Amino acid sequence: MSDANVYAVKTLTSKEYFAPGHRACSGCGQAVAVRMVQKALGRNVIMASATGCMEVVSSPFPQSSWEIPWIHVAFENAAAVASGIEAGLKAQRRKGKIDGRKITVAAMAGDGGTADIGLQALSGALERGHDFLYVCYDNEAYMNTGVQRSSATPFGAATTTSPAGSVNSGQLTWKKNMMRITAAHDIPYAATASPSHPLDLVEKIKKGMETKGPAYIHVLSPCPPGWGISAEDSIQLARLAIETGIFPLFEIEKGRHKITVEVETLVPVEQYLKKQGRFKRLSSEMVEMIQQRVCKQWQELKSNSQDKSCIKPNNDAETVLPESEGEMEAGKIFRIKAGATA
Ligand SMILES: Cc1ncc(C[n+]2csc(CCOP(=O)(O)OP(=O)(O)O)c2C)c(N)n1
Ligand code: SF4
Repeated sequence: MSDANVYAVKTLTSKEYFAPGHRACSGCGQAVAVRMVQKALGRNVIMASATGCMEVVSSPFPQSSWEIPWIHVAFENAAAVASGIEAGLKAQRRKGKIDGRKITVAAMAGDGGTADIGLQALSGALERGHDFLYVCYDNEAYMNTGVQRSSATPFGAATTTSPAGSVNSGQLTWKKNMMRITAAHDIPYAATASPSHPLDLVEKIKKGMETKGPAYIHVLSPCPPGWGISAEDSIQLARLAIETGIFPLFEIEKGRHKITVEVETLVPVEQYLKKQGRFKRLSSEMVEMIQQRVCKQWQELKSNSQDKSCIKPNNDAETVLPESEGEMEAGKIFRIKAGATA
């Protein structure tokens, strides 16, 4: 999978829909992710984009990096505006004012615009079942306004509003789990993604576009100034987030969990944390607390990702038997291939 990911970008169109010349910091993981997402979305999309870094760096009047219909909206209402666009397109189609061609409606916002102030708009749009794709670019703080904490800032990270000092070592709450929150709306598709795994990211965007109804994609977006890392390390940090299990890559499709980038043995979280200035005041006890939580959540994810079909298997179906007793004892799942009556 990782080798394929190295070449994935070559399988994408050479056309840029997020044009160069924007003002993002060098090494901005969010800008890399946005560029890939836009290539996957293509031209036939209308995007509502909340205030945040990507809006600030891409739209200084009279210039724009956006080669698509793109609307800047307030911090709090990207999902509400996307809902309106989707409903409007539906009405125009019904009245015969536009043809039946598929136009993807999308919304994008940072973790602040998603997990904090835009959460009610997002929840409403998911609950109403709008046919749209929402992308959250999670750089784990309010970056464009000067690195203030958000509810998606990880435990122990120093920001200007969760400073590390003699009393505390940074943020004292755990990162809000947006995947659980969005999945609890029973939407057809939700997934995590990362610019370090472009093939996986592009596949998920395409799946989200094809989904009828709401799709939510949560993209890890390393931020060199906010995380206290060098520009050239940002994609490597995104990769380490996946390899440590801090940010697993998975999807929830019609309620079924699937880990899309398997990690056989997790790398210790310390290796990820110690490379970042925002975690430099962490005590060894806090690192241990983070490690334990990551292990617990990884095990939960593994267990959720197992095939737990509640339907009685078809007797005519072919059973794939374990090859050894060891496999049986290891609790490996043996699938029943669907029979001819399916
Ligand atoms: C209602 C409201 N409150 C506060 C602000 C100021 N503001 C603009 S962008 C922003 C932070 C955005 O953070 P995030 O969504 O995480 O995006 P990032 O800049 O990190 O990409 C804030 C606080 C605002 N524009 N509107
Ligand atoms: S502050 Fe961070 S997220 Fe914003 S443009 Fe710079 S690197 Fe990207």
